[in-house]
Amino acid sequence: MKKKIYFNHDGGVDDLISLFLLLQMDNVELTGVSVIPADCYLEPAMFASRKIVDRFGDGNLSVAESNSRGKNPFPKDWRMHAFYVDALPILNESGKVVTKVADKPAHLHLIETLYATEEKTTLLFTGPLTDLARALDEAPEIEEKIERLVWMGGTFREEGNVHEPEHDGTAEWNVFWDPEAAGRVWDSSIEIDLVALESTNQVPLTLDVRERWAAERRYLGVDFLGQCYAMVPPLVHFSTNSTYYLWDVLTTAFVGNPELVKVERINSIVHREGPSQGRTVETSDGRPVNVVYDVDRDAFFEYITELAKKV
Ligand code: AGV
Ligand code: CA
Repeated sequence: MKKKIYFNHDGGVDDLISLFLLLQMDNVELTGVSVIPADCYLEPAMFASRKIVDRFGDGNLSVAESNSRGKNPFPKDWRMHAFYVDALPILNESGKVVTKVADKPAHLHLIETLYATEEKTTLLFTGPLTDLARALDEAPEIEEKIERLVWMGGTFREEGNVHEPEHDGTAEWNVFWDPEAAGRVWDSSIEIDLVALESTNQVPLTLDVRERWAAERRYLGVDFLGQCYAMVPPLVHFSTNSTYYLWDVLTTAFVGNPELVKVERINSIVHREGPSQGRTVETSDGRPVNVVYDVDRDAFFEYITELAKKV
């Protein structure tokens, strides 16, 4: 039987590639998609998502818009990426957009979709948790309809990936954008799998990966990967603030194939305010989370490239 997945993302290159890959997975059925304007601008991210469903999906999905706002905005340069993906000729060949915009905002669309699905749903979130936190406030009983949350977020290392004034650098961005939303989800009893920086740091975009995708661009899906990852900076000599990792794609691959990674259960809390806001910390009196801390890098790239060849 196929796993039912509801996907909420924030329109980055790796969020949009994640949507593409989910549509190729035989063991996954996407029940809903929504887009939150965190690491993106909403309009191009919505168009890009709908065009990806048009081109690579099977047609009966709609895409919901979030009206959530965060506390700590993403840098504009990163948010621009959705415009570049949306403009790719591969996504504009047909000259029309068929996939509909859902008639409800994302957090209400999530609630509606959970109830419309008979089995329990796995939530895949590759941006901040604001829409889930709002859905839980609106309808706490949805917890019963949720199998688990798989989230790209957090880190238990000293170093996060936020380099902003008034912050100490210990947080990961998806937590930092809306620390209170993460706190709200920590307060729930939902089972949480965290794909944290521990594992995503092991899958930087590198030149050998780009070269492989270039060499196999005769496959439409592999060409799409190559075109998308041409927009963001690879790791060459050393990591900078803008160096791109396959954060969300690893998270999505974990949903399709959990064998790729190693997981450890720990107790944790989230800092909701102050200079460490968004920091996730291991502490014995915290709530349990399953942390993905290691990945078989080669098997991961093999898995996503093979999925892309199925188009
Ligand atoms: O912190 C990782 C999250 C992922 O969901 N995002 C990007 C991924 O979609 C924020 C982010 C951190 N560093 C970035 C980010 C960078 N250098 N460029 C773009 N986004
Ligand atoms: Ca993201």
